[in-house]
Amino acid sequence: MIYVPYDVPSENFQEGIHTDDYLAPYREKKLTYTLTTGGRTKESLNGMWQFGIDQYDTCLRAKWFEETTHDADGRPLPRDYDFDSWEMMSVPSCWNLHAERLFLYEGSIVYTRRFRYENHGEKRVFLQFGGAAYAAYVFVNGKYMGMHEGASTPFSVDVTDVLATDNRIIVVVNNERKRTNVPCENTDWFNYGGLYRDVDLVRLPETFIEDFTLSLAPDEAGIHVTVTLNDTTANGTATLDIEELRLRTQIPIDNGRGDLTINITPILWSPDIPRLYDIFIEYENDTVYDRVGFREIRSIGTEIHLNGAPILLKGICAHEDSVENGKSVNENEIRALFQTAKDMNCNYMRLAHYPHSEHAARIADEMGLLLWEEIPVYWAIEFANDEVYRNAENQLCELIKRDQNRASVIIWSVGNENVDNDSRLSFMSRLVTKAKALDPTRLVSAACLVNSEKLLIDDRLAAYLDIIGINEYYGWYEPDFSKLPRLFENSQPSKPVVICETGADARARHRGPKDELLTEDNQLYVYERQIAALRQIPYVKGLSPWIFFDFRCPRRLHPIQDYYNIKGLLSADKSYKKLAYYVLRDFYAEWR
Ligand code: GCB
Repeated sequence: MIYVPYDVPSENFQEGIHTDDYLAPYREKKLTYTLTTGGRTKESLNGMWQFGIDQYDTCLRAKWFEETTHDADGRPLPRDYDFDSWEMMSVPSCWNLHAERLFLYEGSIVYTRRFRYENHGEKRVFLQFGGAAYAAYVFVNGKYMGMHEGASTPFSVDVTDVLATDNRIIVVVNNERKRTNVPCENTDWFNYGGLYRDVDLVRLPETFIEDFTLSLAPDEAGIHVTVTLNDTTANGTATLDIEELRLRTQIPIDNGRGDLTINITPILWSPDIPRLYDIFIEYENDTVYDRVGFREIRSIGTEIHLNGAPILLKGICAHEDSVENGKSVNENEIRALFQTAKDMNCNYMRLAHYPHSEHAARIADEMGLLLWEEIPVYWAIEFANDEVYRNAENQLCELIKRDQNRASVIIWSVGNENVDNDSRLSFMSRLVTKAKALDPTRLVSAACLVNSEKLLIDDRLAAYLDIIGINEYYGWYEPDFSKLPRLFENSQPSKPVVICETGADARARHRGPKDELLTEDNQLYVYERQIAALRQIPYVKGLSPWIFFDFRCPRRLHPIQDYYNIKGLLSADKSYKKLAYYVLRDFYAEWR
């Protein structure tokens, strides 16, 4: 990797130290999510990894990953690191919660571990990363494998040609906030960093199933299956097995791709009956397994239809955050949260503002919750920047590829609260087109702003969306509540509207008169008025107030907030329910 910086180096120039552009050559090689893991057999590389806090990015600048110990003539070279004697940290986890000195750290951390590998006859080997916040530079046995951008989507690394018996992986993870990131520097949530999701090794034959989709075919024609192999010249047949449907059928593969509609009627998946089927797809020596449900979601006029019948989305927004684990939430935490949502009579959740753990949609599939999933095109993205667009689109593709077989996921959201200007319209409408092209079986939405001057729902992006999501804070950021009924009356949308955010701050157990801000009583009052207003409006087909539980937030410096966004219905540890929780629960029990 030779990189010549902009000015001609002089004889004492040292690449990496005397250039600020040391990242440019690394950025030329991007990693993305190429292998749909589904329910494949994986070997975990989770556990204790060594780490070093590399504030000045010296690993990348000085190429520590080469582990050069001697010069060309055999003389020992000084080193500023010693991987094997570094401190340990658990993977997955957010580094911020590992040690106090890391709580607010924003920069690079070098992770490394050794592992032994023995070939069991496989021809291809991949590393799969569930997520690294925000950017990750991956090295295996001294070789640079590429970098991944985006904190919340998975990525794959083909390590077939670099593995040995004893191996070292190095991952430099950087969570600096940058103008050109997606999201950019300013968000309303905590900037966790680290290797905070699973790291796995996957063994494969030479030709393998890279991707597969199963969905209900349009017009009740049965189910539709697609299979994509890594080899675009492969011809043959794949086999689909769904024992519970007594189905074993062949899928012709032509130039690496197969595509079949099968006339069969599965029991449909719904929040009430979350029926899933074990499926196996086999091609030569490769088999993938998954557990999938079949359902249909459509928008018709101002209605949303699930399996042919109109449905109201009774929901709540949630961040991926926990007091103990930050963004690295575990399956038990997700399950407990989803159960609390169901106890609140929810059939739906908005997973804001970035892709949550892969486990979330799997658990929602099992438990019967509909999901809105989102990419972090949040607030003021650099919409006119092409590279930023490619990054956002890549995050969208990775999310869709990861969760395309999850029946629970019904909506892809392409962003949140972005100002309606020309570059944003072009950026986000391209994302909508992309989502629809990749996945015609789901609805596309975005959380739009309302026109607060004209009191209208009139975002130009709405023309591209299947559902118009709106965030409105009447009774809170806009204290004049009387504007909300007027806004609803003034608007004549031809599509379903979902209120994807509304809410108010309330410190748990803090009581007072209903017009005293930050009390539970005031939050309750906002919810009561919001509910009364939306009951009158037939085109509002869904609600997901902001937010399920209080979450860490560096923008909230009032002592009552104490660096938390306290719009939760639950306290941050999720153990305490504020008054508004019960009002929403009772509303959902009878909203028809
Ligand atoms: C919003 C944002 C959300 C914030 C929320 C708030 O409109 O979409 O990310 O956290 O308001 O609490 O201000």
